[in-house]
Amino acid sequence: MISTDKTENAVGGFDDLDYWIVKTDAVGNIEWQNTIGGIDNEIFSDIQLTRDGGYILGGYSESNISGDKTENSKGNYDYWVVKLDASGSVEWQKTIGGSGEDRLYSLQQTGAVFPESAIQAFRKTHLFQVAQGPGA
Ligand SMILES: [Ca+2]
Ligand SMILES: [Ca+2]
Repeated sequence: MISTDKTENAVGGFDDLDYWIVKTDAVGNIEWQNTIGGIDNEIFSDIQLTRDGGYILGGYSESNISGDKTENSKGNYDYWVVKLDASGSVEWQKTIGGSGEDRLYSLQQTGAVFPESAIQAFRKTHLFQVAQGPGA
């Protein structure tokens, strides 16, 4: 519920759990926050920075379409993955699960971890070291 630092109500009412994402600056001042969820419980597990400057959130949800949730439950809890942009707005989301209880505990962006400029710099360094190898 709205109180002290929290600026949005729980999506499903007083006893309802949601993801609550709070972005602070380097000294802990709140820059933005977003309460994200459906009418039933969302259990937040993990957040990662993404290469576009945004965030990927992982957890699990039992909500059908309601609040921020745009896909129905597949049965019991499902993985609920939510992509935020750099200012905390939802860009896309995905509900993944079977009929049983599916709990997501961690997630990770795949593909190249570093920007192309860093990869190019690494390649140059690597080639340089090869050139300085035995017999050079
Ligand atoms: Ca909820
Ligand atoms: Ca499920």
